[in-house]
Amino acid sequence: MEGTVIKSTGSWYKVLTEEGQRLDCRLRGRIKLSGSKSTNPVAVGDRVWLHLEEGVGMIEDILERKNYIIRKATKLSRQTHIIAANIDQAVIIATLAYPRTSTGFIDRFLVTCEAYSIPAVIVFNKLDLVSGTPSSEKLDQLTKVYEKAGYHCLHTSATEAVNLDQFSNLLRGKISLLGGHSGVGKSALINAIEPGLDLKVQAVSKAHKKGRHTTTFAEMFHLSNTGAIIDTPGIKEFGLVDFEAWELCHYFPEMRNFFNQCRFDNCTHLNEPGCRVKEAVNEGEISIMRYENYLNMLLGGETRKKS
Ligand SMILES: Nc1nc2c(ncn2[C@@H]2O[C@H](COP(=O)(O)OP(=O)(O)O)[C@@H](O)[C@H]2O)c(=O)[nH]1
Ligand SMILES: [Mg+2]
Ligand SMILES: [Zn+2]
Repeated sequence: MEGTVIKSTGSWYKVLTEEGQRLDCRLRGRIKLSGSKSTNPVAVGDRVWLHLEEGVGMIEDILERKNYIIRKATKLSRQTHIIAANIDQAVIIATLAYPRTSTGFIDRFLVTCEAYSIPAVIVFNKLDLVSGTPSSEKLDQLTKVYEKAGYHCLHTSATEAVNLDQFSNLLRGKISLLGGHSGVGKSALINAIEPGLDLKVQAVSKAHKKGRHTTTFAEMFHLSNTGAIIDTPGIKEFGLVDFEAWELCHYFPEMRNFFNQCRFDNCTHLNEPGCRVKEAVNEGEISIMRYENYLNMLLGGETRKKS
């Protein structure tokens, strides 16, 4: 049988078969992924081959992944943990209300998506708490910056039912990875478009605690609009993989028009002479905010020489 892994708890996997059955499964023997430093061989979203053995599904094989997204198993570890596989798009839920999402967080998320060639969309939630406040202008500014960089942005309120049709349309027919800090309203948004799921919505203070102290597992939920979402409760950051400093600019779409015109091929756009990217920042063609977040990532130890 063929199926999709919809939940993984380490040693057990929940698999939705092509026939629509939900089976508890185990891994047959040891399935090794060649060259993998990953702590988990099978992740949510994986397509697998399985057969039944006394009522238990045995996963025989993993079909080739279209893509996947990982984080470091622990902060210092070289091992990685695959968060999800075969993702059509990543949707970052952010908010300028509480708990306010920093652009640094948004940009790290977007860079990770670019590095894995996963299209990303930004949803700014809790619009009801932002409208009519000074944050409203900030929201418009950010939206302009991200749309100019090529990212679709949506403004929603889960509690006041603002733009929920657009949110639902965004997810239609696709497998979407949902990201964002605890408390921004991921569960509330999904419940608002799919009340049958009844995901747990938590007081923001509680959601914060949960994010800090417990490890939960990614899980895939199917929507009646033929989409599916992968919720990632408790996963705070989608870690960057190792890449070389000169590569980072490839993951900022608005820099792609410029970095080929720098004087040096390996320009990191920090303070090299003849840097076309810096020129574009000075001319206002690239947002200063995005450039500063680029520098933070460049200098913050996020990139490491591969050699
Ligand atoms: N005012 C307002 N509160 C919201 C909105 N969306 C979610 N919340 C509240 O934010 C808190 C966290 O929501 P939850 O869905 O659990 O966040 P998650 O951790 O991202 O899944 C709950 O108290 C929700 O009621 C919104 O659009 N407006
Ligand atoms: Mg949640
Ligand atoms: Zn440059």
